[in-house]
Parts: sequence; structure tokens; C-alpha cells
Amino acid sequence: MVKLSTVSAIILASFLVVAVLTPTPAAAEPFQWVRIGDIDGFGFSLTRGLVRPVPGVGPGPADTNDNGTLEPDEFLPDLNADGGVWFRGDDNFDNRSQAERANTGHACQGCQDVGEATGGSRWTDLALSPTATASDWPDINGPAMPNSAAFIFDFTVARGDITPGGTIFFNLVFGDYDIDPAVVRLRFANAAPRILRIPNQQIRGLDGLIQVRTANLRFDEVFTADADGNWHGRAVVIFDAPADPFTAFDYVELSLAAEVAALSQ
Ligand SMILES: [Ca+2]
Ligand SMILES: [Ca+2]
Ligand SMILES: [Ca+2]
Ligand SMILES: [Ca+2]
Repeated sequence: MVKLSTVSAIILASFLVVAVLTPTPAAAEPFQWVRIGDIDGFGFSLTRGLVRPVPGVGPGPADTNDNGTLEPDEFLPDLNADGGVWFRGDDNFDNRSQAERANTGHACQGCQDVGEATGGSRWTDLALSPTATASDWPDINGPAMPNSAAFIFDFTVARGDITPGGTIFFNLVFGDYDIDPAVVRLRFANAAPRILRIPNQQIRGLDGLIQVRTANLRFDEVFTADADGNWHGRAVVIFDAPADPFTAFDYVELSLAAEVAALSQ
């Protein structure tokens, strides 16, 4: 048996220490999505018995396809069953989780880091209504109108965990837009802002309608390379609806998948 010299032993020990102390890098996970709020049908966990407003397709369940989740093309519930969804009729709801109230109800699949500026979950799963009684209201002026929801994405994807140049899909799920005007304003770190138009539900004669606004964003609108060669994503989303006294949001996301994730859950 070869006896190790003292120097060799020290070098070997050093390698062992380094090997023990160096964390094994997590398996690189490709970027999939970053989301503010959650996909849970505005936080209504039990949809059986929730009725939709009457104007439009008439009386019936709010969860039209009875799959347990309120989704686009379905309806916010007429909670007091007076026929309509509005701010006067006790249709207010606050289904936010503790994390959502704390503005930390966001998640990412495939991010290296989600920045502290990311936020907006406090606007989700909540009826934005001037008659709301929530004490921790997301708007500094309280429930009085306007209640223009604001969301900030600030995150980093490691170089190699996303392929530059692809399309980034924007998905925003909201309910009961029926009083003009309203637009979705998008602002980026290094690209011109966008204004996304949304259809008033009255065009279809529907009250309480849940809609999804999608948009195809360019990679270079959302991402810029940081000093380390990683990709910094930045977008600010404002639902600018100064005159609508009742709206609600389920979630907003930036995703590589075009399909709204709720439909595959
Ligand atoms: Ca459904
Ligand atoms: Ca009602
Ligand atoms: Ca409304
Ligand atoms: Ca939600």
C-alpha cells in the first residue's frame, strides 16, 4: 500500500471538502411559464350550485361544462341569484389565499430567479367592486372606482433554459367587462408599449362573462440579456378600466404554451 505523503493527503482532503461543499447544480429546467395568481377559476373551489346571470344564455350553472372550474366562456357567479352580476347585488367575493393577499401569489416553471418586483396577485380572485369590504384592498384609494388591476413580471431565465427568438404567449383571464372603455396596457423594459383591445361582453349580450385575452409577444419584447448572458424578463400589465364598477381576474401569465393552461388541468 502506497503511503500518502502529508502534502498529498492535504490536497486529497481539500478535494473532498470542495466536493462536499459544492452543491450539485439543480437539473436545468427549461422555462415554461411565469404566472401571477393561480389557475383556479377565481378561487371558487366548489362550483356546483353557482348560477350564472340571466342576461345572455338564460338561467343555468356558472360552470357551464361542470368540470369544477370557472373558465373562459363561462360566467362569474350570480351569488345572490338576483339575475345579474354587479356591484349592487352582493355578488362581491374575496377568494384570495394568504399568499395572494400578500402579493406573493406567483410562480414560475423554469426561472432562475423571480425578482421581488414581481407582483399583482392581490388583484386576483377578488371582485373589484366599490361596495367591497376588504380591509387589505390592492388599490391605495380603497374600493372606490377606478380599480385598475396592475401586474408586474420581473424574472430571470438562465441562458440555455430558453431558446431566443420564439413567441411568448400572453394570457390574461378576467370577468365581467361591460362598461367601456377598457384596454390592457403592456409595458416592457426595452420595447415599445402595446395596447390590447378587449371586447365588451355586451357585444355578445352576456353578463358576467369570463374572457381570456391572449397576445403573441416577441421574445425581444419580453427579454433582454443581462450582464451574465442570462435572460431578464420584464413586463408591466395594466387593466385600464376606469368606468367599470365590477371586474375580476383569475391570473395573468407569460408562457411558451399557446393554450390556456386551465383547459389542460
Ligand atoms: Ca368549467
Ligand atoms: Ca347578483
Ligand atoms: Ca363589469
Ligand atoms: Ca386565481
